[in-house]
Amino acid sequence: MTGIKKTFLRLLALFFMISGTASAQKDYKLWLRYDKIQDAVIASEYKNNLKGIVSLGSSETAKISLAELETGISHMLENKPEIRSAINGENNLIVGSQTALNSDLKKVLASDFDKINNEGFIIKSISLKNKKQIVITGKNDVGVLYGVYSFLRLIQTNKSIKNLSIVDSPKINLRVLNHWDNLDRTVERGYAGFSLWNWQKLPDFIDQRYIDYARANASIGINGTVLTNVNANALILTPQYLEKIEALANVFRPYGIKVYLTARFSAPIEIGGLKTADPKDVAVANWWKDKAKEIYKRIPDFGGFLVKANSEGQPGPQNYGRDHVDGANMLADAVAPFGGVIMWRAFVYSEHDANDRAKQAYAEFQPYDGKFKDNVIVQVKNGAIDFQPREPFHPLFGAMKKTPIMMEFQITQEYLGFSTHLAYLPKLFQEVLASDTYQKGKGSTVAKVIDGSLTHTKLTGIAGVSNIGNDLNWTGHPFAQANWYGFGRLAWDPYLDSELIADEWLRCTFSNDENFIKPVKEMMITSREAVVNYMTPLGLHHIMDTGHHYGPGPWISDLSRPEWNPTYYHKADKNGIGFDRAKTGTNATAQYAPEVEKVFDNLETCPEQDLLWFHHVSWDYKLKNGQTLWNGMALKYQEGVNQVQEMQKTWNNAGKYVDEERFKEVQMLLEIQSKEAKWWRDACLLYFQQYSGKELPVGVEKPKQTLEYFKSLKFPFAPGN
Ligand code: GCV
Repeated sequence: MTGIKKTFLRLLALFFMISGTASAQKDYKLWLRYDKIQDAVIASEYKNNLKGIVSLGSSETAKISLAELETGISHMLENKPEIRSAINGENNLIVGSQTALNSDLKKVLASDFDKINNEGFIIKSISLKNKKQIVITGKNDVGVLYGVYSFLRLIQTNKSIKNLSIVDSPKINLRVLNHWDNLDRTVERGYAGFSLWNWQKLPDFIDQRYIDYARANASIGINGTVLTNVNANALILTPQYLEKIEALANVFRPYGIKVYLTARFSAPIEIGGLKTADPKDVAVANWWKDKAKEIYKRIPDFGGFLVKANSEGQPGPQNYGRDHVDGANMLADAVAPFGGVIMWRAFVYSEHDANDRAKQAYAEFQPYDGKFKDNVIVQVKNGAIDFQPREPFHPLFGAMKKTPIMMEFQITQEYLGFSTHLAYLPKLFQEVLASDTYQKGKGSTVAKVIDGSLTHTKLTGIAGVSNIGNDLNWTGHPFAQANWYGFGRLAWDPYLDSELIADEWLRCTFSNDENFIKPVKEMMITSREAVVNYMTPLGLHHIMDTGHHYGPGPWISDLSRPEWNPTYYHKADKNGIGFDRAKTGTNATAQYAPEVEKVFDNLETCPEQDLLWFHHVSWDYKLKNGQTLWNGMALKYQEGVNQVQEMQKTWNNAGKYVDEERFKEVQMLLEIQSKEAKWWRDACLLYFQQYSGKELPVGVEKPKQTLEYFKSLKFPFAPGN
């Protein structure tokens, strides 16, 4: 090769590297891209209404608000608004907390302030001395920051800012991400690279990522982060790590984000040198009190502890003949003087309990109702098994009448195809939140339980198991960012419509072009049902391959714990398929309020989407559409595959609205999803066919491989395990 040719190729490679990096940063920016407003009419409305910004605050948080407005507005309008030191002239954006407002503004907004809580905000078009202004305010600077992001979102989504009157507050107090991040930086059930927390370089090296992470969370109202895995390591509570936590807390604080840690129940033994971790032992209780004091000295706004105890091998109070109340209350006493909370998980089931696994958490926790200290909140997964593509809501949501309980959703896609599958989860979250527990009669939705409006509990919370890692695009799949975003938005307001959230996210992340929004939004909305269809239709559940949960494994039956085996859940035999949880079976339905129990218990009224969750039915059972169960099930598997193919078509048509890099990324991922959907369909149908003994109905493609082939597939290095 000649020297000139070599130089040319090098330059070409460099060009691609640079342009590749530049566009890869598009993924990195999440929903905070602040792209130029394309519509000239809309842009001119914004410019006319935003002549200057008057920032009234001086705290770190107020500075972030101002910087965000400057960046956002100048990028979107390609016009830097003037930063004014006083309210001169009109069309100013006045930004500041209640205390910073002048008396005129306070008067104009007085009745609005009555309507918001401490984290709420007001965005209002007002006339001050006959001059038009827009005010963004709140009771404190973090509320103002939330208002700023909300205001910028209006512009990002091309909404009018002419006559604004937005008064909004979060409906849930604790809106937290749960990172299942280990100290070696692996992430349990993480599919987006390694942990963001670089323990080795902390506390001295503050990665820009920490700031960007805080900013992204603040923009959707998330106000807490549990940094470490619930399968906990006691070392995190040693001074060596606490100084690292302190550094992170300092970064997150101005963004309104509190830091929480997971507490390993046996820490007093492992790092404290005690002989026991018995919660009734005075030395143990004192050890935790001292530990709390030590943490709060470093981090005065430390949020508290999240605890997984006596679950899947984690130590807990039962190791000492005590119960969950003893354990939680002992820790609650330790953090109470500092305003901390204990989030105590109810994810418990035991191999020594022959009872239906779906019944065990309720059986254990319901009798504790009303027995926890005020600063304990019980964290319950959305369903009674484990983050399946679809589960009926957890019966504990209808049964804890005197105890604050918080929702635990899983944003990371442990059972939903990892970060390779596009599954828009706010649809799932909304389905659960809108479920009616009938705790206090009709309309007692799960949302009302967790926001405290039904039970009148003061402490309220919602947690999402994070899907974030150090991948350049944060979440592995560009569309998985929507699950992080949507979780935050629903944590703020659990009554929001997931479709509206998808709309917002698409506009902020990709484009405002209606020709793009309409079909791609439809694609997102369908995506969750598609996953249900090609993995676990009609109420099937937990039939994923073992351990890593990647791909189908309905045949697995040799694991040491019965309830880890897929065969435990589907119970397929010659007579039919499904888990009888009705009165005729394990009677799990009795854990729901009578109105709900009746619906689930009866084959006629049980929603077909939950059929095999609650009933064992014959292969010839007639579904509502007239198909036999076998045919209907096979057609559902096929429908899931078809839906993914439709998603591919939709995306292929979206190319002109999206930068090439993200377009290609999603295209490749959808191709994998399409292959894996077929894998799911074929493997499951071949396996269940052994029991049904029936042919595949017309319309279902014939598998190209044998069942033996599917069974032989092994994935020793599947991520997240
Ligand atoms: C963090 C499931 C997951 C585990 C997880 C556990 C939990 O069993 O497979 O990885 O452990 O739930 O939520 O505690």
